[in-house]
Amino acid sequence: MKKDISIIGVPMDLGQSRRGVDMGPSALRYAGAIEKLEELDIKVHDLGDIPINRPSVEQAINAENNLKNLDQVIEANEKLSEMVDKEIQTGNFPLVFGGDHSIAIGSLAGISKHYENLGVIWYDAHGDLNSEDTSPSGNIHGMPLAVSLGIGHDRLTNIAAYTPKIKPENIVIIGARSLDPGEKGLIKEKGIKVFSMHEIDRMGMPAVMEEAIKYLKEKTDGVHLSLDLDGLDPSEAPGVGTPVIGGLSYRESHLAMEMLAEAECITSAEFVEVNPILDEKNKTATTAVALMGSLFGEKLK
Ligand code: 4U7
Ligand code: MN
Ligand code: MN
Ligand code: MN
Repeated sequence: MKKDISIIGVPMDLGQSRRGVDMGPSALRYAGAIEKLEELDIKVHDLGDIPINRPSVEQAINAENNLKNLDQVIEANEKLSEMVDKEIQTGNFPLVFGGDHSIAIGSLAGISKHYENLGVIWYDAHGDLNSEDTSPSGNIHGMPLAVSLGIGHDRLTNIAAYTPKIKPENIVIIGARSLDPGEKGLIKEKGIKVFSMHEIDRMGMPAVMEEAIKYLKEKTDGVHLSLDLDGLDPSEAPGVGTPVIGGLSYRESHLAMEMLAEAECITSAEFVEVNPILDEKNKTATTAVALMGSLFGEKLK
């Protein structure tokens, strides 16, 4: 029997600089996420949205480090971590709706304590492997994968009071095409597996996913899918804050989700960075919902 899904919305836009991504959870619900999952005979518990506190004017003016809105990002991620943790204890599948990608810090903090060797698929144009020392922007949405590896500001790495959350050898990045110098260095140093657009062009998505699934299945006891909609090409997912040309197509992404469904390896997921203000008629959220359908077995029914 399939697990119940618990949806947690995180209307967070403080991990980056473009307003509107806080409306991501609404856009995903409006695009029919819950109906789509229910069509697949899955019981869905929509737990609503986590409240996000905005910085005061004074806090915003006085902020001078390379970690924008640090207090608020920490506060939200602590809450998210607790909620996700509780849903897993209940036996439900946590499905998190962003919000910007800084919320992966809280998702992974809540999830990973339930696994010895959590695997992570990071479907993204970016590596999200910066720290305050390497980030060109100071935006925390460019840091969650590094933070989860235990790299970065103590207060971020210690969310949920343990660190690290994941091991470098249990990560697969798919769709990368915009990596900062510090991120490239970390990938080399830690031996993180990356299927960049170059590899995807050469091998094709079927071979990439086969290899990614085999790689993770051998050594992990659960796999979290962190899907940043900017992994897709901006022509198909225009509603994102940091678009990068030359991305994955809808067809490739759809196939990737179907292969994950067939492999039955995903144990938690999040869909992030949907910004309806920058979108064309909610196209990006609609695409995300279609991908959720594939991930949760639409083709297999
Ligand atoms: B996302 C960037 F410099 N690397 O750190 C940074 F290019 O969650 C972008 O993947 C980060 O959307 C993008 O600011 C974060 C930049
Ligand atoms: Mn990205
Ligand atoms: Mn990202
Ligand atoms: Mn982005």
